[in-house]
Amino acid sequence: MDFSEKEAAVLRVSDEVRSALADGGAVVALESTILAHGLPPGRNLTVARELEDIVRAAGAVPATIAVLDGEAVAGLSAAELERVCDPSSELVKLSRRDLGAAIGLGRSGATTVASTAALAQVAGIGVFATGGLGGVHRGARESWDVSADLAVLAETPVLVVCSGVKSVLDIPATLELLETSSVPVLGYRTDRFPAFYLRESDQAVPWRVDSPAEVAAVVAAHRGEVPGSAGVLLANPIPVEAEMDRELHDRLLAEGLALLAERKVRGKDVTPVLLAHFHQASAGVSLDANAALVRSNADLAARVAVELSGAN
Ligand code: PSU
Ligand code: MN
Repeated sequence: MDFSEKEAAVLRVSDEVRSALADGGAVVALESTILAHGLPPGRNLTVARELEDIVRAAGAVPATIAVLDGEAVAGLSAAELERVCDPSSELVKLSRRDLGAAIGLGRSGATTVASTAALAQVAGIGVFATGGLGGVHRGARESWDVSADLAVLAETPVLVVCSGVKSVLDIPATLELLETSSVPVLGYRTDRFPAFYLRESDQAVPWRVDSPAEVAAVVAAHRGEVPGSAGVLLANPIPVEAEMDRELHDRLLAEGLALLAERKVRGKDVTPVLLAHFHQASAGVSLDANAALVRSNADLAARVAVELSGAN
């Protein structure tokens, strides 16, 4: 089986995405866990469509990725996007390790950063926009809860544009692990690593970039001239006007962590439960923040993809 046969067997790439890639055009991968598990029904579909529109407006083709009835798909149709956002579809959360099971058993699921990046690479898509990267959880010394997003980024040469990691995670430990994995971390117009709802954590970023052209230059050099096959992380702070009030944020975080302990939530349910608490307890403020940052990341990713494609 050669590469193209293998690709065809594992992954269906939509005609639009396939032809953009064949022409050397700009394509941006988008994940589906944020839709199925990160945002509430209704709002998720609005955001899903906004993200695709934003990518198109910047001159790139969106490729939202999910697994449907045992088939991995890059470039969901409008109907497939609705299905992913419909809670009655009951999509499970698929990390990279779950892909074989979901495909082999004919199941459907939403893809995380780890599985979306892996599938994007198979499709030949080099740029991917999301909200927050998974990372090292607080208390990981006991729980060993470290997102597979980090391990996948260590060996998948895709650019991931995100707003850092949520402050519910152990941010310094996450950055240490990214360093260990040789994943370059770039701050977009910032010297501080962003903390999702907040523009800054107390951690520095190793490299600052100030334009899509600078990002593209780093990515091109990293892929072309640097040994290894790690991805690149571009950390783009939430837009100023959407940043959450720090006091409200700190209160929700403390409550959320207490809730997790009380309900003994573990593993892959941690992120969705915490996000739901933020969204409910802030009466939608965190939801607006979440939507705003992911829109901003989609726009930036598309601009970088256009630079990389040389189509500007
Ligand atoms: N961060 C968010 N919203 C999300 C996620 C992360 O603010 O929906 C999702 C992403 O899909 C990410 C995944 O890849 O959670 C990480 O989950 P885990 O920690 O179980 O690996
Ligand atoms: Mn985990």
